[in-house]
Amino acid sequence: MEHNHLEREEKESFAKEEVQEMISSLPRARGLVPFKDLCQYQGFWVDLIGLEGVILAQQHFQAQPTDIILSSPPKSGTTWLKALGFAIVTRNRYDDVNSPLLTKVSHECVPVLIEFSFIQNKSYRSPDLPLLSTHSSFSCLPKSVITTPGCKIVYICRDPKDTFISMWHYVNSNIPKGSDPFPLEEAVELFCQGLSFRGPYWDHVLEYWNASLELPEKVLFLMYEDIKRDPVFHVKRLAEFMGYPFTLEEESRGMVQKVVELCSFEKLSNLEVNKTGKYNMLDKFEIENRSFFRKGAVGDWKNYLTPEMAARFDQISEQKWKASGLSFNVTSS
Ligand code: PAP
Repeated sequence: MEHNHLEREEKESFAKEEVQEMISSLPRARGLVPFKDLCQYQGFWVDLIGLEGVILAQQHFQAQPTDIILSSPPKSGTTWLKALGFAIVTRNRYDDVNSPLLTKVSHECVPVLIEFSFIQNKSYRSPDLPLLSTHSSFSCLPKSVITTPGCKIVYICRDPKDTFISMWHYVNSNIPKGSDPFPLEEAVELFCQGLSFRGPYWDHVLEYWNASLELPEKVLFLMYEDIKRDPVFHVKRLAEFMGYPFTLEEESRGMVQKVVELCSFEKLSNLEVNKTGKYNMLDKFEIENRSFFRKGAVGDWKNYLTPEMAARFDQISEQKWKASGLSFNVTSS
């Protein structure tokens, strides 16, 4: 309590006006976002809703050695990773019939993005949970995340084509009343130019990929498609990395499988709370839980993108990632 109180007092003294002044001087552009413009900040396009928090977090967030930061570009598996992380670290506290994941969307089980907590002057930590979350690019993370020994980062991302399709649907279902939805062609153009939530997407992914190669004990790089293909293997890997490995006895009791099933798209998307509930993501910014669950499939882009559009995405992937060895092994054919 004392700690939370001090943390809040500290946050309240932040020079928010100075941050706003700095934001007003940044380049702006129309992007693939439902509200307002994007601002270019330290190489990435950040939505105006989140930018103040990104900067405040850089200035004031203090990592702890026990912190596990779940990071992702928007629409690439955040909701799933939060569910998996939560289910893994709380598996001895709850079983598969009383888990909070059954009554709350996973964004409520794991504190909202660090950057949003700063905007709201709310705590970015749960008292009894080591998990935090962010959409920040690696280079925009608060310094203490990198310098604090023990503090770990788990990153999830996805084939750019599927992230794009997920984002396009999300943006179009959240545009203000009276505004026109984004035509697909325009949305492709904006995304490929990097003008999307925390874009360029390719740079966001590449930074974490490189960090995971340089600092393998600190950064775990996960691909949505890999977890879909072999969830048991990747959930075990995730648990081990986070410092919560499954024991042989747990494995023989089918505990890994239980976590996989509890967090599956089929299970979570069919829960009443995720069909009808709402979640207060930011003050005055309520979001329907069902907007976090659409199809949960690999390769849905094939139902939307023309071969030319898909080839454009793949060319950018090739150009940006080839030298790094990063590939999703998902082709446009
Ligand atoms: P966010 O950035 O708003 O938090 P995020 O969770 O990263 O969204 O991405 C949403 C995508 O993850 C959706 O993909 P789709 O549009 O292609 O369907 C959503 O369906 C998918 N998703 C959500 N929960 C799960 C899950 N448990 N398993 C697999 N995919 C999931």
